Amino acid sequence: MKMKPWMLSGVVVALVAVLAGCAGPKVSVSAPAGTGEKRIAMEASSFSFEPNEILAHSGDRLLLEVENTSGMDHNLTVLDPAGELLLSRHLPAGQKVPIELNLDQPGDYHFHCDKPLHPSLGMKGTIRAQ
Ligand SMILES: [Cu+2]
Repeated sequence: MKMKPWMLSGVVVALVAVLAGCAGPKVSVSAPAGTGEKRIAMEASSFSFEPNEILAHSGDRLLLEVENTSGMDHNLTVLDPAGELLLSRHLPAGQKVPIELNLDQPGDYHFHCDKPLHPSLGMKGTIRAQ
């Protein structure tokens, strides 16, 4: 029996599902104390964000300087603590994108890349505002 393209894509999905079990290690940074804009350098690659845990404070204004060091387009989508969409920005391959983010409420702001399967491959993280 010859392999049809749709069969191959089924194999790829199965492989990805296996790989999804191996999420990368946690890389954590803390936003500096005090007021004013807080710059945090972040790297987006295939398939992780580094850091993937940011410890911050309620009321912080963050400037995430996200550099996509991969040869593939990615995205940064951030949800507020209620799970509502806060922002979504395109991260073109090889470029650095400054992203302003106001942490108006305390809680966990989960973020991920919105490309299919990228979050399960490791492109996700959390900004914790205390
Ligand atoms: Cu991605």
